[in-house]
Amino acid sequence: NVLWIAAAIVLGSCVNDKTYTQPVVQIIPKPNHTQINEGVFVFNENTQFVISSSSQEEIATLLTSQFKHAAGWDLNVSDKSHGKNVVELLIDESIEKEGYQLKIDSNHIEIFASSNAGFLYGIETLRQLLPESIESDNLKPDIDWIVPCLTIEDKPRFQYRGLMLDVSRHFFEIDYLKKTIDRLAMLKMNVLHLHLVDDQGWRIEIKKYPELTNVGAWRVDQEDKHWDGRRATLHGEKGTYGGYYTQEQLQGLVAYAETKNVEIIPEIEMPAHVSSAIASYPELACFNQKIGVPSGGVWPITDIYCAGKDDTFTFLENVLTEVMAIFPSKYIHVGGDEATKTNWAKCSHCKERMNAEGLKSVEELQSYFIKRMERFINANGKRLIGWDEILEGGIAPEATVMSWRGVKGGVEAAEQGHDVIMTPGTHCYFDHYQGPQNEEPLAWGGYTPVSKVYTFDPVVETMTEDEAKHVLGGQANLWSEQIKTESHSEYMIFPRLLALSETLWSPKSTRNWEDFSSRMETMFTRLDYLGINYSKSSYLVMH
Ligand code: TNX
Repeated sequence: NVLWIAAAIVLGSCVNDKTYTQPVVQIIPKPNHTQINEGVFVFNENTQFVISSSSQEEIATLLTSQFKHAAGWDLNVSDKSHGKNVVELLIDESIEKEGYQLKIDSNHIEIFASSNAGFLYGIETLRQLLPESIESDNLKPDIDWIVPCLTIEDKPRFQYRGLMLDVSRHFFEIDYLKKTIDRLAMLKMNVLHLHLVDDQGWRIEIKKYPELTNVGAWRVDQEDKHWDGRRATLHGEKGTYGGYYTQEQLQGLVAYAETKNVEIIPEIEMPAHVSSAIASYPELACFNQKIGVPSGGVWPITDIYCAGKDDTFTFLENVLTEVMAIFPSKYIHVGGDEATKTNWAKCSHCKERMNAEGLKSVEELQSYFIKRMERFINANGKRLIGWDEILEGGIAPEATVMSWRGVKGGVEAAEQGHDVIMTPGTHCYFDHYQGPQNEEPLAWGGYTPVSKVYTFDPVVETMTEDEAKHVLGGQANLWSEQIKTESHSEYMIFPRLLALSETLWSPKSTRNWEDFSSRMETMFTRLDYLGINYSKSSYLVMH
């Protein structure tokens, strides 16, 4: 017996003395500075997470819950350290917001940050240092849960790192939005822009105007008998396709996003892309047109809000009051794109408005519209974002421009001292094809493979230093005319979002396609575990 016990002790120490090969560091987005040292830290069932404030508990749990699934361990999270074999979250006020430092030696892991965002990103980096099977929902018994000894210092290049989902053209469930938030956080991205209103559907409950979701959230299909080839003729009745979010659901989503350092920016389109609102309340249009909610990508649509009637503005102010109560973001996006103004030129209310305000063109009338909404938004302590059309006829004084028709609008806005978010169609439109058209699902058009996304730079070379400071960052836009399912949505987002995240986070000097594409390949294994349907066409541009 004594012999047997002695043998067991020897065996045990052999396990502890096991030599491990150092894992390769493959993180996306690439950290600013990585210094790799000799040795590894070995996680085991006694590894402890040590937090310095209770608000860090949720962040630590992101990783301990993965260990629960993949290793079957219940790792302890506590505010008292047992010394060795710990992952410690430590406040360091000198580190900038969203930045972090990660120090790994064979006994400890330390994450330093000044905010929960920094701790979250430190944990996300640690997650990517672990074997890919840490993402597994099932037990992986034969894995060495090790990470290399190293020091990482990291912070974002841009403060705004976004993704826009168009939930109007097709509706996506709240759970999918939550999953998307997790994926944004994994890539250290921090904005989810929700395109909640478009011609094809109004997707947010507004208590004062119930018809917006009784009628405006539902549309007839193009095959339907209520479809005349241009317009849905069904008016004031519920169509067959649609959906919307209740205010309660959206509040829950906002709270969820906050734990992942993701800001949700709501977009309430105006004055165009609003057939869904006019179908619900025809008096919002110049001629009280009775229309139905259209389906598909019918274009152009001339039914837009009347800029002459004061009631239009009262309606929009009431809508925004409810929207602002749900979303704590300092931004409200008011759209402003692609307004066909033929009705404005014919409408007596609009003509009266133009005379009264001394406006010489319908472009100036749109500028009046947006400026008036900006005054309301600013008076409520928020800031306005609009697509680059808001430059036409004179930009609203405090507006932030989202540049989509290339970077031109963004450059112009920065010259005028306005903040800019770059989302040029050439690099950031994820509704474009990403591989050979005959092998890819039907897309809106365009060709934007992952390799092209990787060349995106929100700062344009011709900009002065001051102008460049106005570039807050960039964003991918996923318009969903052709995207009916979650799995198709994932397919369009991945792997392109991996490339975008690096262009927005990592210093430009570290950019290297060969290096990135090899890290991306490793990341595919992680995406497989996460059940993400990413496009394999990227292999074609990689090799
Ligand atoms: C233009 S980009 C639009 C969207 C369409 C998209 C299709 C922008 C501000 N407006 O309404 O969905 O093209 O790529």
